[in-house]
Amino acid sequence: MAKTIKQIQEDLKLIDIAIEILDARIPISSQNPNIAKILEGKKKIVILNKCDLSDEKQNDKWMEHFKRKGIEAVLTDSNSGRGINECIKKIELIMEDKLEEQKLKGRVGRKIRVMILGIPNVGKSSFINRIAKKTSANVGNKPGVTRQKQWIRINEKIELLDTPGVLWPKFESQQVGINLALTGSIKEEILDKVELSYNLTKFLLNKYKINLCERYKLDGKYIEEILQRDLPENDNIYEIMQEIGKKRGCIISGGNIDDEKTAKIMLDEFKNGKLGKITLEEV
Ligand SMILES: Nc1nc2c(ncn2[C@@H]2O[C@H](COP(=O)(O)OP(=O)(O)O)[C@@H](O)[C@H]2O)c(=O)[nH]1
Ligand SMILES: [Mg+2]
Repeated sequence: MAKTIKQIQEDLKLIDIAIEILDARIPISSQNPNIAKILEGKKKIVILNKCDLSDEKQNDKWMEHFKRKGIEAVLTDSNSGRGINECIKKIELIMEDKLEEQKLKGRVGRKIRVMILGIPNVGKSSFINRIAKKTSANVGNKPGVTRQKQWIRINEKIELLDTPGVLWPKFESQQVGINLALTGSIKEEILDKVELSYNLTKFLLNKYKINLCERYKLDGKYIEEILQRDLPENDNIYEIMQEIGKKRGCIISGGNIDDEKTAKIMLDEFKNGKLGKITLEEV
């Protein structure tokens, strides 16, 4: 960790703007806890990536939130390329004054240098491929730096460090761990699959009941009945998971439900967006 952070800090000295990529489904949990300290004095843009998988209403709310805090933010989908041009424009806009200043000092032709940062799996590589359009050639090695850096040309004004800074995720609470496992930033094996899918089911029943019922063809009335039972909440939620298992034919000998298999289906389907556009963390 210390070595990585040192490398990132070295790299940061070379750049004008840092791009912090977050997962739009978990804008809090996907933040590195030390990012503010790491980026002290640097200009920054926040990218809410995978916005194709997150709830559109929540996307708007998160954008408002960042705006209120005076933080530049952009929603992107690095698979389709949505938001990428907006991001380029934002970089240019943020740097406009500084470039003008340098021009007055006679330093023309200096490019804006940017670097991508983020925890694993938020889409750093995908974003770089998108913004660099893959075809762009490396700008080449620059003299004067100890470790040779590769810069990717974005356009006539911007170049990007080809290696993103991989930050460690937060482990601040169990909920953060669950969110990171559900979205794939930490291996779900770290947590028990059934427990993880239990948490997902509970969350979906609370915020996205329609998505859950539609995906697994659950009778909404029946689900309500289960939830109203005078039993501990755990039992009710577990019963609904069993219902889902039944619908998906996750049966083991003796007619019992295969909890592991049910959990795996739910977790995979959530990750692949089959349960619809869902945001796990609200503003
Ligand atoms: N749906 C969706 N998937 C994405 C997006 N960006 C990246 N991914 C997927 O997320 C996974 C991790 O992406 P990657 O770029 O390797 O993340 P990195 O670890 O931060 O470099 C891959 O399966 C990507 O295809 C996005 O905007 N939308
Ligand atoms: Mg990568």
